[in-house]
Formats: sequence, structure tokens, C-alpha cells
Amino acid sequence: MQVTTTIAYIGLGSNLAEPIKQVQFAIEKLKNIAQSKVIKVSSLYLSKPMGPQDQDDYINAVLALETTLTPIELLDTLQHIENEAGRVRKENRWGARILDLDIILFGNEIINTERLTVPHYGMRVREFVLLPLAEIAADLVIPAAIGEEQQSVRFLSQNIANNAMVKLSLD
Ligand code: A4P
Ligand code: MG
Repeated sequence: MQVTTTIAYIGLGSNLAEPIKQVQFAIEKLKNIAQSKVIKVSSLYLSKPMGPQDQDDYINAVLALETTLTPIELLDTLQHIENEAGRVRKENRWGARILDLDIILFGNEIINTERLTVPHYGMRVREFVLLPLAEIAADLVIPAAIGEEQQSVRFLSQNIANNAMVKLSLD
């Protein structure tokens, strides 16, 4: 059987229960998942909440993962890590969460299934995805459906509205 290696980009977010620690926990977990290797990790960023404003600021980051997992296997793995962090899924959209791990990109694949939308539906308009992604992969061109405009991460990150995001230096 042929094994395909893909570079996937994972978005990490947390605004509960010591968010810096949650994101660092997730990065460590991702370094140890099967059939995969973390190849790049962005800085951590402090961002204002998108959605309801009566919640704490978020910590966000993006990492690049070289993997031979399928997209669904990767999603299952990410959800397992979210559950390990103690995430409880709630009905309120865009509400506070201990840990959110999203597949931002999976190679050049365009996926539209019940469980997966890739590229992630919000990635082109979210500063907290684009800035960390630009830090590790500015030259990437986001796969687009036929007839859709092809855009680079650099272009989108330079044109996104500024919401006073802060890049943390943790040493
Ligand atoms: N799903 C579909 N596509 C994907 C994908 N590409 N990656 C499905 C991961 N999951 C994907 O996810 C719900 C379902 O989406 C999954 O079961 C999977 O099959 P979830 O993690 O349970 O729900 P969610 O993350 O709460 O979804 P929602 O409402 O789409 O949240 P968003 O859009 O991710 O936004 N503000 C700041 N500053 N920083 C943040 O990180 N995050 C959110 C959440 C709100 N405000 C924020 C931030
Ligand atoms: Mg999610």
C-alpha cells in the first residue's frame, strides 16, 4: 500500500484553565502522536476573543505536522487530545474553551464532509490563525476550489484587520 506523507497545519486555541499551559500541553502531545512529526511551531499569541466578549482573551498558535495519518485519523487524534485536556463541548457558539485543535490545512486537499471542512472555514479571516501561520509558512498558497481566487498566507496576513494581537516571548 502506498503511504502518503502530508504537511498539515493545526490551529491551537485556549482561553480557560491557564491557557498558555493548555497550548503547551497540546504541543507536547502532538509531538508524540503516531505516524507524525511536528516540524514547525509558531510563537504563542494573546488575542481578543472573536465572538462573545464576556470571555477571557485567548492564547493561539499554529504548528506544522508532517503526517501519514488520514484527515479523519488526524481529527480523531486532535479530539482525543482535546478530551484529555478536559474539554467539555457546549452549545454556545464561539464560547470559552479549554482547548480547541483545528485542522487549518491538510496539504493541498479540499475536504467538505460532515466531519471536516478543510481549509478551515475561518482561516482566511482570522488574525489569530493567519499571523501565527505566516510566521511558519508565509509562502503557502491556500488551496482553492476551481473558480476561487488563490491567495497566499503572506498576502492574507498582511491585509487582515489588526485586533491588537500580542506575540508572546516565553523564555
Ligand atoms: N470540523 C469541521 N472542520 C474541521 C476542521 N478543519 N478542524 C468539525 C477541526 N474540526 C473540524 O468542532 C466542531 C466540529 O467541527 C468537530 O466535531 C469537527 O467534526 P468543535 O471543536 O467541537 O467546535 P468549535 O471549535 O467550538 O467550533 P466553532 O464554533 O466552529 O468554533 P471556531 O470557529 O473554531 O471558533 N477567539 C480567539 N481570539 N481565538 C480563538 O481561538 N476560537 C473560537 C472558536 C472563538 N473565538 C476565538 C477563538
Ligand atoms: Mg474546533
